[in-house]
Amino acid sequence: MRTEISPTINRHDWKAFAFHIPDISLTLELDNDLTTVTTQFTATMLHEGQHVLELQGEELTLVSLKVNGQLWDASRYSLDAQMLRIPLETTDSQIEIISQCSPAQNSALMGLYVSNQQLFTQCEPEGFRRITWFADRPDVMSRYRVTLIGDATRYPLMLSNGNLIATKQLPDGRQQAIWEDPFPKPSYLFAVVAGNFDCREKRVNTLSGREVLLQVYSDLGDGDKTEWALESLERSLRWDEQRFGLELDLDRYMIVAARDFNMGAMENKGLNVFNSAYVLADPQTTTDASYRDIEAVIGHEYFHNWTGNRVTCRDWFQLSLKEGLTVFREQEFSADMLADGLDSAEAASAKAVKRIDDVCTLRVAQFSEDRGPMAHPIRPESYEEISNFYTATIYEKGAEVIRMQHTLLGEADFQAGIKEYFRRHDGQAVTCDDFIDAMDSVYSRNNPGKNLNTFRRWYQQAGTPTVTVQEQYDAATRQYRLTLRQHNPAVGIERLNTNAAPKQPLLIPIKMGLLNQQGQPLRVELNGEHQHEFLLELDQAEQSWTFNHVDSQPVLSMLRDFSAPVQLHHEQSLDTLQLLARFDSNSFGRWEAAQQLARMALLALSSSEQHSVDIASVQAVVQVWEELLQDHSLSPAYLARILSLPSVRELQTLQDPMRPLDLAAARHTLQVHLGTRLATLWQQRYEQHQLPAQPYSPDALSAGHRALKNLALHYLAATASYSALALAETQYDNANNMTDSLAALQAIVYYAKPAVSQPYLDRFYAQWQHNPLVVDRWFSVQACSPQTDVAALRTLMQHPAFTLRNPNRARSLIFQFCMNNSTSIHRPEGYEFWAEQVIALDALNPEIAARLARAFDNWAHYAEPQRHALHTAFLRLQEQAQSANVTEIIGKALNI
Ligand code: B3K
Ligand code: ZN
Repeated sequence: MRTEISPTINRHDWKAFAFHIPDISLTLELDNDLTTVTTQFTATMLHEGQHVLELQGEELTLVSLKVNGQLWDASRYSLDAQMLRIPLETTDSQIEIISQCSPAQNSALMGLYVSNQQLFTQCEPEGFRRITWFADRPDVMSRYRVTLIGDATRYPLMLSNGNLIATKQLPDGRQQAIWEDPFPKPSYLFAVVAGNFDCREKRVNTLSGREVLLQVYSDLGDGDKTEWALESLERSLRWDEQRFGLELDLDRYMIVAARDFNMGAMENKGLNVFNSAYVLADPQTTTDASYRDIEAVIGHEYFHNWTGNRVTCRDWFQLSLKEGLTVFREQEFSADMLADGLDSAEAASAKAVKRIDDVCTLRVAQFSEDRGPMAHPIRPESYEEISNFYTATIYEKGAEVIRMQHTLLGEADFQAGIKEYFRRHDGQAVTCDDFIDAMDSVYSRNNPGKNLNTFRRWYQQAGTPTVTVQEQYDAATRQYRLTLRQHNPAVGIERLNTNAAPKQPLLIPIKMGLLNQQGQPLRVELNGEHQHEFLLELDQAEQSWTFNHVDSQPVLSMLRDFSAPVQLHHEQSLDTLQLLARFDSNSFGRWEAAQQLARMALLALSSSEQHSVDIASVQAVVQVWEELLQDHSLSPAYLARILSLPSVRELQTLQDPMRPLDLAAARHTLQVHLGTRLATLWQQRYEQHQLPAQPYSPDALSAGHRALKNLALHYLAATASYSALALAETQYDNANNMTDSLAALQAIVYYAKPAVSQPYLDRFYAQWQHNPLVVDRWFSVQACSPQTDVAALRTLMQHPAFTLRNPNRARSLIFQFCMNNSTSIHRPEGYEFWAEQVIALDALNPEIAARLARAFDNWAHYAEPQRHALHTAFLRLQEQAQSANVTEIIGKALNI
C-alpha cells in the first residue's frame, strides 16, 4: 500500500506565480544513460519583497545551484523529492541549475526517455520537472533557447521547438545544435528529440504566402510509410486556414514518430511527438480506420497550435479549454474531409457517419465515466494526479459542450466568437470562463435578451442529464404539445459533498422535427415560425412547446444529430421506431431509431432465460435489417453503421445492475439469428461490395464498401457455417489490404475451431513479425476473441514479442482483453488477472496502469457475482498500489 498521501489540489486554490520568467536557456548534454541539463533564467519578482522561488523537480540529481553567479550550498535552499525552494531578495535573480537525469531508466515515458535507442520527451502535464527544476505550471510562459550537445553518430539529428539557429561539430566528437522558439510557452510544450531518423518533407505556402517547411520524421526504414501523414498535415494546415482563418505561425513544423508513447500524440510547439501508430501508414499494413485516425490525430495536434499553444490553459483545471475545443475542431475537420467533393445529400450522409462514430465513442467511454466514481465536470473542481484527468469527459464531453455552442450560435457567430477569443487572449494562459465570455459577447449581441449564463453550468456540473419526453396530441385543435423534463442528479464525487447546492437545470439545445404516419416530414408552426425542423432551448427543469397546424398524430424525431450529450427517456413503440428507422430524414435520427430497436431487443434477450428470439423486438429488428439490406439509396458506410449491433460496453451503460455475460450472449444470439435469417441478403451484399481489382485506396467510398462487405462477412461467419468460414478463408488468402485481411482473420479466429484458426494466425505472424504495429493487431484479434480465455491470454503474454514496457503492446493485448473481451474477462480469474496486470504496470508506467485500473472503476454497478469479485480485486489493488496515479483511482472507486 502506498503510505505517502497525495494532496488534493483544488481549483479555487490557484494563485498566480510570484515571478515572471521571460526567457530560459537550456543546455542538454544528451546521453541515454545520464543526461546533464544546465538551466539558466532570470526570475523577476512580480511584487517587491522576499519571495521563495518554488521549482518542481522529480527523479533528478542536483549537481549545482548558482544564484546571481554565486554557488549556493545546501544550507541556503531547501530541497525535497518534489520541490527546490530558493529564497530570493532581489527583484531580478539569475538562476543557474545543473542537474542530471537518466533517460534509459525512465519507463514511465514522462520527461526525457529512450525509445528504440532514440531520445524523446513528453512534458504534458508535469513531465518537464523530470528534466530540470522549473516552475512547471502552464501559466508560466517563457521564450526557450535550447542547446543540444550529443554524440554525432548516436544523435545525428537533434531537434527542439522553433527554429534551428546554428549547428557545429565539437572537438570531442560531439555536435551541438541551437534551437530558439520565438513564442513564449509553458514548460509542458517543450520538446527534444535526438537520434537517427528518416525524414519526409515538403515546403508549402501559407494563406498569406509565407513559405513553411513541413517535416515528418520516422525510424530508419519507415520513411516510406509517412506519405499519408505528410498529406494529412498539409490538409490540416489548409483546413484551419479555410474554416477558422488560422494560419501557421512557424517557419518549420515537425512531427516525429515514437514507438513508445503513452498517448496518441503531443502538440509541443513546432515539434509534435507522435505515437508511431498515428503516423505510419501503408496500404499493406494499415486499416481504413487507421488511415482516418492518423488524419484525425495529425489534425488534432496541428489545431492545438492555436487552441492550446497560442492561447493556453491558466491551470490544469482548464484542460478542456484546449482539449474540448480541439477535439471539436478535429471532429469537424474529419467530417469535412469525408464530405469533400460530394454533393450536399451525400455530404450530409458522410457527415452523419462521422457523427455516429463520435456519439458511439461518447456513449461507451464518457457516459460510463459519468456513472462511475471518477465522474467530473468538464472543468473539474479537484484532483490528486492530473494525469488521471485526461478523460473522456474532458475530451469528448468537452467537445460536445463546444458543439452545443456551435449549434446555438451557428457557424458564422461561432467563428466570430472564436475570433473574439483570439483577439482578447492571444499569447495568454486563460480559463474556460474567458472562452465562454468571448462566445457570449457575440451571442448576447446578436440575440437580444439572451445570454449563455445558464449554458455555463455545463462547465461546473458533472453527469449525463436525462431528458424525459412526454407527447400530447389533440386532433380537435390540431395541436401537438411536447413536454421535456431534465434531471441532473449528483454523480461521482458530487454525491460525497452533502453541503453542495442542488444541481441546476442546464441549457440543452434540442434539435427536433415531426413526421406524419407515412414518414414524411411535417411543416408545422411554433411561435410564428413555420418549419420542418426546430431547435428547442430547454433551460428549465420542465418546459412545454405547443406546435400548431399538426394535421394528424405526428411521430417525433428527437435530438437530431445528437444535439446535446444527454440520455433520452422516451417511450416509443416498436412501430414508431420502425417508422423512424425507415423514414427519418435526419440520418443520425434514422440510425438512432434502428439502434434503439436493437438495444431493446438485446436488453430483452439478455434478461430472458432461454435467450429466445421469439419476441416482438427481435422480429422488429429482423424486419428493419431486412429492409435496410435491400435499400440501395443508402451509402455503404452508413449501412455498415446502421446494421451493426451496439457493443456490450454501450449496452452495459443502459443496465443497472450490469450483466455483461448475459449481454454478450444476447448479442451473439442476435448476430447469429440475423446472420441466419438474412443469409441470402448478407451474401448478396458481400458480393456487391467487392471492389474491382485495383490498387488499394483509403478513400471514404472504398472504405465504406469494405466496411459493409466485412460486416456481412461477420454476420455470416457468426453462424459458423462451413460456407461462411470458407468465405473468410478465401478473403484472407486473396486480400490486398490490411482491412480485408484483418476482417477475415477476425472471423476465422472468433468463429472457427482452433485447429483451423491457428495456421492462419501463424501465417499472419510470420508475414508481419517485423512490423510492430501489425504485431499489435495480431495480439488484439486474439485478445478480443471469445475463444481466448485467461489461460490462453497468459500463454500469449509468454510470446517473445510481448512486453508490458511498450504501451501499444500492453494496450493491444492486456487492455483489449480487459475491456473488449466480455465473454472471458467477467469471471473471478479474469478480474484477478486484471488486478495483477495493474500492479505489474504500476511499477513501470503509472499513467498506463491507472488507465487499466479504470477498466472496472464502476464495479458497484455490476450484478453479483461480478460485483463481489471486483470489490475483492479492488481491495487487493489497494494493498499493492504504489503510484499516486493508481492510488487515486482505487481510492475513488472504493469510496463510493
Ligand atoms: N495534449 C496531449 C495530452 C498528453 C498528456 C499525456 N499525459 C495530447 C492531446 O490531447 O493532443
Ligand atoms: Zn489534445
